[in-house]
Amino acid sequence: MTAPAPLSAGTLATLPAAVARPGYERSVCGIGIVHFGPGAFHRAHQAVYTDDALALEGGDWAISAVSLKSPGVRDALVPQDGLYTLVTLDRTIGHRVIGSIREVLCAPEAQDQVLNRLAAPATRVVTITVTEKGYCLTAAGELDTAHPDIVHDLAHPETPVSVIGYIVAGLRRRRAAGLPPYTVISCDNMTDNGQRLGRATAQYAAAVDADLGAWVREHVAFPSTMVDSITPATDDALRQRVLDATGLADAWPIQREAFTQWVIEDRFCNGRPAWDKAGAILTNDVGAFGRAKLRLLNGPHSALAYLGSLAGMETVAEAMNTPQLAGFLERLMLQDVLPTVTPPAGYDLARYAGQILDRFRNPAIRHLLAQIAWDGSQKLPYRLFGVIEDRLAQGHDISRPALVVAGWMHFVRRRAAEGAGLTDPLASTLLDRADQCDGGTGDVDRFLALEAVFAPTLAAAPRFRDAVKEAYARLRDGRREAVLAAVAAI
Ligand code: CS2
Repeated sequence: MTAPAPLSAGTLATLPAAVARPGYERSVCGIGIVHFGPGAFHRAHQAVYTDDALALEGGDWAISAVSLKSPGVRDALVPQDGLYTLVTLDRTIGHRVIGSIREVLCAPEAQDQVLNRLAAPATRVVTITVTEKGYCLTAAGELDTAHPDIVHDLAHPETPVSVIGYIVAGLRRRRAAGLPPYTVISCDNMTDNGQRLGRATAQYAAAVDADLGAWVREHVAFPSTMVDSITPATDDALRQRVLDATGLADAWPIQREAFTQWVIEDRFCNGRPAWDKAGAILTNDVGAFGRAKLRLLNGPHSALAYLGSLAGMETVAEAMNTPQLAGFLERLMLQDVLPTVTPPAGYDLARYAGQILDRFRNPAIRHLLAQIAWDGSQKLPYRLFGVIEDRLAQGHDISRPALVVAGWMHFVRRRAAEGAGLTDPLASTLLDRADQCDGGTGDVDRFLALEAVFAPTLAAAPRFRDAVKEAYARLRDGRREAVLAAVAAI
């Protein structure tokens, strides 16, 4: 049997008619966007909005995709001329080849190219998906000047390794050349992501050069965003599905649900693609959308990840098919989280919560709980701790959200006990703590002492400490029966 031809510009024309492809002439679209972190989420989301915007309005808005660490994306996509297949999984399955990425670079091996791209007059927007940990912020949301990458970059600002180091090195060159800055857009799941990034970037820039810091504060726009589309990691089943549907071998296709949403604060300093025409919502009220999504979708997602994994389940849909867990999740969303959320204008939050529950039940998607469980130390503060603080301030019971925090602690402890490791930037600290655990509620004190995770005021709140201890005890050995009984009881 001959090997299937690979997806590339040269084989696009052989795609079956049912597979959508770029609706514009790629070769004439110049690069106007540099994107840091071209993982699955970027390719499922912003790159697709940009693909649509290019088809609708054209313009020099193609993407240069930059990985900060590993060469994997470059190695997969360069031979494919930046093309990849997007599969949307719902009642019907969609296949579409995305063309908006025209350059793929691996920063450690192409530093000059990345910096030149940032400094190019045609570059007008920088977008970022590097996950929470990639921003090098403290638990309080400030630039972490003790972070090894930031320490490195402050000592060597012309040869950075962090995303903030790159952004500022690019801005410094532009300012020196008399060019306008680019807009910098965080597309990660953090509350007020633009404000946080703007503050940290200005702080870093000021530490490099005080005048540069002032210029960044005055001239660079950092719109906040809310991004949403459930994007399970790529697996071999997806590669096979794509081969069957397209007849072409794609080294790194992407899968996601059909639902997608992008809300962007309408604040740009150097133009933008027609993302609004492609379905993005441009508004001045992103904070409300962001908080609603983080608290109602991401928080409950993490709840399923820890409690579901402890109960021996593998996927979100499987956890949602377990009545005790699904019931707990619904109560958590409607009774604990929803009252803390101010609805964005025109939003019916109960309906929104119902749609999220439906999306979690989507049987066409195999979304691994293990994927969502990654980086808990970075995700939980944004997703859940705000809910807990608000509920405490309002004098309400917090036993359900506390059960999620206790579930995370049991999860870490179980991974340590099984020698299974942890995907988390604080993995070694967490596993160390877990090794000192004995199953008693003293374990909770050990975790709550982690200042990089629990802000001191929260960690010190007696009602919070007590609720997490009670929940930790309620989960007993953290095994299936105990977890299902615990979630059913509250
Ligand atoms: C998930 C998110 O992996 C996770 O932590 O909660 O990636 C979630 O699927 C997206 O934010 C949905 O937009």
